[in-house]
Amino acid sequence: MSVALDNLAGLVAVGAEVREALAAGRAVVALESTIITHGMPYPENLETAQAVEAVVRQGGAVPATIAIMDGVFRVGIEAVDLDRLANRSSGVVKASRRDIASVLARGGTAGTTVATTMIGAHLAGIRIFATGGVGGVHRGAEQTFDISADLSELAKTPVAVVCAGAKSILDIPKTLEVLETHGVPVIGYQTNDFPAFYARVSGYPVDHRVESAADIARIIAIGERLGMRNGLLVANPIPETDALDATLIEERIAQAIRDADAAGVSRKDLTPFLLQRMYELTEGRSLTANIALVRNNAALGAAIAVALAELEATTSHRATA
Ligand code: PSU
Ligand code: MN
Repeated sequence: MSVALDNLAGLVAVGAEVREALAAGRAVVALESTIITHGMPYPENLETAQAVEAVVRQGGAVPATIAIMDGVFRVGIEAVDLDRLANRSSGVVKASRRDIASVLARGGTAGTTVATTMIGAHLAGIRIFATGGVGGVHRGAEQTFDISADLSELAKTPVAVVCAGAKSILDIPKTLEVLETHGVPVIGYQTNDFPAFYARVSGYPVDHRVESAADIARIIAIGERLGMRNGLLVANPIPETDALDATLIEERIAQAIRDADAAGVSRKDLTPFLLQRMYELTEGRSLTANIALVRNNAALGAAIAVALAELEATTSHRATA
């Protein structure tokens, strides 16, 4: 059960459309905003954010893009907010879990990472969230300890995150190991192989394969009935026609990581740096692929949310814990 928002007046604001949909038991899909502020260049970031909301609507669900705007944690933002985030008007930061209270306290504005978006979604009572890629264990983590807070969030916040796997700027086997340690189910949608973001396969298997959105809805509902409390990672491969050549990608990623090392980029700046560098090194092809897979994930997210709403309309087993 989500926290009563009445206790959070002035701190958390759920948009009217989202609130009404949730109250009526209709399908809602959360969307993140670090992808807008730090994941894509302008204007593609704005176009993608708008397109993704439209895809969710076409799928029969209400989109809830989440961000921190002027000291308010907003679940379901307005078009003007989307513009501000996309233009990165002064002082727009990237907020992961540890940043939330500080950014709210100073009245700041931030794109929310997967971890933070999960927290916002859960506060509002949203259980499905679609994004591009999740953060994970960075290559070289045995030296740097750079492991995204997204992974520990998946361990403790009951939101299902639809992604296209993890891109190989990360160490995919270590990322899967950490997810296993934390008890996070990794569900392959129509795939046995954990997808690698720009590529459909990584060479590493998923824990469980499912064929339909309804199957995923059932897994979520059962996890809730058992009071499991953890999140869930749904891995949805990039559409065949949009996938990039794995060898080309591997070379470019190696180059981007060398460039980050040479430039001394680390910590929270690393993922945005690598994404920008991949864009340059692939002459924009990484961005085209990124946009395609986010849309694909939004469509699946909507289908899962709709299936979950239908399931709950016919049964009455929603967790009350
Ligand atoms: N991967 C992408 N695009 C992104 C991100 C990851 O392909 O925009 C963002 C997400 O918001 C993710 C965050 O939650 O980067 C992870 O950052 P870090 O590794 O610093 O935790
Ligand atoms: Mn990190």
